[in-house]
Amino acid sequence: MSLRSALLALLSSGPLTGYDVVKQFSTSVGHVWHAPDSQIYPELRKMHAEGLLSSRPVPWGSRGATKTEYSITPEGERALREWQDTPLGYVRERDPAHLRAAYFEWAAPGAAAAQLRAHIEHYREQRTQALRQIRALEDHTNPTLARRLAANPEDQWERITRFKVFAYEGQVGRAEQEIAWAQRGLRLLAELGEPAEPDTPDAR
Ligand code: VNL
Repeated sequence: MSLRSALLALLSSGPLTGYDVVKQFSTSVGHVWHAPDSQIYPELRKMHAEGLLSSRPVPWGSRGATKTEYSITPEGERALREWQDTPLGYVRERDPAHLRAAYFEWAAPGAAAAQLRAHIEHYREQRTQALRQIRALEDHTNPTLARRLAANPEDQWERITRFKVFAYEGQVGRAEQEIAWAQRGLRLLAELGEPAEPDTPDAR
């Protein structure tokens, strides 16, 4: 299961408390495998129960309280390697934006153009985020990567970093492709004489 692989990958950078897993997830592997916090905590507990993670209580605050810190076990590292060794199962196409576009003849006046502009907006943001991650990886300022590098010999730093940059370069390319597609869609709507603005009640 992919959330599990993402969590093993994150914890291969070093031990983290549950809270820090959630925090670092969203600023690292979560950019390529989104998961809500509410899925992360129970998955960590399951992985611990199955021996993929070990845990120890670490002091928290000044009142003798503790929180749980998780570490990847040798079995967890084995699972990470096994995952890399398993062929990916490709899922068949299921794209809500393309499904929607295929039936734009049912859209209210202006709604199709509004949808395409929202699509462009979304992928511009996605592209910006991916470029930001690439910069934070290349200059080693991303905290997860910085810890990972510190735990690995320097002759491995380049490959560890470049694989992550490679993943985000794929996101940049995909975002640009989606933007270009939606722009072609806007031109198509214009060619077909569709209104570019939604037909709001008080716009008459
Ligand atoms: C890591 C750091 C991964 C930053 C990332 O995305 C990232 C990591 C996959 O070291 O695990 O953006």
